[in-house]
Amino acid sequence: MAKDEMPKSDFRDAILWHLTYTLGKDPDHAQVFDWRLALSHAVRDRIVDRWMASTRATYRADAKRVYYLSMEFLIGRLLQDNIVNLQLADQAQAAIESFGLDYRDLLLDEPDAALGNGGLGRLAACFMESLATLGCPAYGYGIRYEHGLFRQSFAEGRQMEAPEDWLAQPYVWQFERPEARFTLGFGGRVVTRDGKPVWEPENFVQSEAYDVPVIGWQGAWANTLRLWAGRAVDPFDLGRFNAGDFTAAAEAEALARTISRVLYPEDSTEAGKRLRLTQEYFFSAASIRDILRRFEADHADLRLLPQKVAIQLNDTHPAIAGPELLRILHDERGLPFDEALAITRACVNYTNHTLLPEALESWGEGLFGELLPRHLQIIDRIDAEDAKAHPDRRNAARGEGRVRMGELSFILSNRVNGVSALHTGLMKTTVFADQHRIWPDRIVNQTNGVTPRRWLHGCNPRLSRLITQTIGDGWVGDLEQLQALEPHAADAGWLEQFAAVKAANKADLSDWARREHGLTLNPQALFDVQIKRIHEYKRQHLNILEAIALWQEMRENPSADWTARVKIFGGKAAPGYFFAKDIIRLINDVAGVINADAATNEKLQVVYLPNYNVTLAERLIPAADLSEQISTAGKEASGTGNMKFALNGAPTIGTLDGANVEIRELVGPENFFLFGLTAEEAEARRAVPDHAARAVAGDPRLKRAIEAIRSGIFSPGEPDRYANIVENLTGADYFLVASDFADYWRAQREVDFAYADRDGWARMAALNVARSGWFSSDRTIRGYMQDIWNAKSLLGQE
Ligand code: AZC
Repeated sequence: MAKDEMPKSDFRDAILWHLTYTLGKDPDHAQVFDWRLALSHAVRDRIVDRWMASTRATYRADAKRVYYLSMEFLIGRLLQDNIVNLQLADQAQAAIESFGLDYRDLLLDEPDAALGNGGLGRLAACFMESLATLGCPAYGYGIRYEHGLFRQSFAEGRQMEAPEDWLAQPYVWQFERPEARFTLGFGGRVVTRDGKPVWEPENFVQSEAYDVPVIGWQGAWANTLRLWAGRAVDPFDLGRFNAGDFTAAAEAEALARTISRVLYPEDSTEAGKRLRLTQEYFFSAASIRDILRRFEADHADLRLLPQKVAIQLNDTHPAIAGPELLRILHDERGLPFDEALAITRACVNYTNHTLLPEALESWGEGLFGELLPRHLQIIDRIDAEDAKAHPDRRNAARGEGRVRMGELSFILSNRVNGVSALHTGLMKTTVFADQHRIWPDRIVNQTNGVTPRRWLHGCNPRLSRLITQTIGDGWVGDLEQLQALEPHAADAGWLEQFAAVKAANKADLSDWARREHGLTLNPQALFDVQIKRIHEYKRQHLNILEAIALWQEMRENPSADWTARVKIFGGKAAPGYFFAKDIIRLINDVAGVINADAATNEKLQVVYLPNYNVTLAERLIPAADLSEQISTAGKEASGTGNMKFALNGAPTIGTLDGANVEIRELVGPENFFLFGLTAEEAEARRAVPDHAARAVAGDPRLKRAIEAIRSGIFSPGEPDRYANIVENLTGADYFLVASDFADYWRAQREVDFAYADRDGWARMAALNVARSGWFSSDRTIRGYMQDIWNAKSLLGQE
């Protein structure tokens, strides 16, 4: 094969061609890494034609485009996803095996792109995939962090954080776009010229674009994820260099790059203020310029903007995009303020992902005004206009010395949405009650969803095969077809096959855990899994307390007929969130003691797998028997892990929180293990004096479990190690762990009982699969297209 004979049709030849001419490697000496890159290039080639066709179709139709602005896109690995969506899996596997290589090894060689913290970032990634699947012309805009979410390891049970470096290797999925650069200003002052305000920024950086194509199911459509990197306007000061100051010569570049250096590792608390606000403005402003550039290339009349542009703010992190658009329309394009405001409002929409007060962003007006002086004036003017129109309005964007990003997002949006029915309801009665009274049509619900391509078809090939054999393959693009499985859940022969899939997935996980971590998991046991960020409201400590209490009862009564369990944990804590880090250490300490107890360890194991990420989720979810969704009611906006577990045949033990409520309604209350206070009851309980102390006093099991922690049996020689946790559990206990413990215990024993009936359990698990089709992110995106964006699919027009 010669260089000018680039093979198009034969996949095997295409891989060899790229290995030779793109990577310059002799096949005789190529490593797994080289083959993986060659395969990725061959796959990428097949994306590019469709990508361009989609872009051309969008221009031809002059279609409305959706712009999804998000600080986080937790995309994970892309090679397998792309192969699956292009339906190349068989070809790719055959080609790779023909070279004598292991196909799975190759897929697993790709680093995880961890450009997100958790649910919000993963949702953005699922949405990008569904937008492409549905043929909705869309761009994702985010930041190309050089270091994604930190790598987690444990040292004596404690979380250690190391920088992640997904870009240490060439990243095949990105295309650098040096032509799409914008110069962005920060700081400075606002002067008046010809009676008009003019912002004179003091510092400048450039945004540089990297495009990642996102291909939909069956390759029918592809959109772009555009990630911005910070660059200096003058990257290199030759004068300083020649004067011998080599470090200073590159200082501007180092500073500019800092902006896109690291993902903010928090997902709930305030920190890193100035850099964080800089990041927010940086990517929002670059995106707005890009959106306007694309619009103005074909349209002269800015009043048409809302017909052609829908902007979605993924939480408040990009909220400054609103005032930035308004500023450009008014200050730079010269539209009257009220018209610029109306246009902005008609384009922008906002998704709220949390009601936790500490996670609702606000900025001190000092810092804000220093960095963005003109935007502060614009925000005041919007507040003033709203105050005129609605004199009884209470919650302005600026108040109490702060710029409140939730309020700002709300008042600049056409639609504001919550992410589950319960959460949307609570938005109306709590944080946005005042706004909702004034703009009653603005808040709408769009319950989250997950992409079935990655979260069932891709990650669970055995179950995918069984489903396709049973009902055909239409379900991958139309998940509600899973309903057709329902009659099979009554067929003993089919259920046996279904149970065999789960057993095989569990065996795979056990093999991997042995190889990777030296763990021996009992594959006969119930795999009870809680994987998510570590947070008090998610209550991993409730789960570990139950493990302690269970262990104590097993020791007391070793000959009873206990259902064997492996409790599996995974998740990272924000580096500055010390209580969460204590919970991690406690779980590891408890695991050490319980797993070493020969009297019980056939029946109970506790395992904390380090460095939870998308890839680990793809491994764990297909092997799970039980899904732990145990947040304090009213605190988890939706959850999306809960949907993935149900879809893969793991029934939920959970509270009436977030989308658990909808999961329970759809799978049926008899196939869901409910416990705990409702959101309303939780509010009321907090008002009861000493609610935690009373709960502990009234529940000998809970008391004994807490006592065990206090006594130091899990922290020999250091009984105070968990003093904070113990004090919290018996004192303030805002998240009502003690109050919910007894009912959680009861529900867990129901699980034990149900699991002992293996046929009954298989049926329950199968019904979870059959009835979870509604949780496809395709359904969610259709909802956004219709109720929020007024955007149309262009499928068939490419
Ligand atoms: C999460 C919510 O906590 C989770 O309930 C929801 O499913 C997810 O968003 C997607 O909507 N929120 C975050 O990850 N982070 C923040 C800042 O809210």
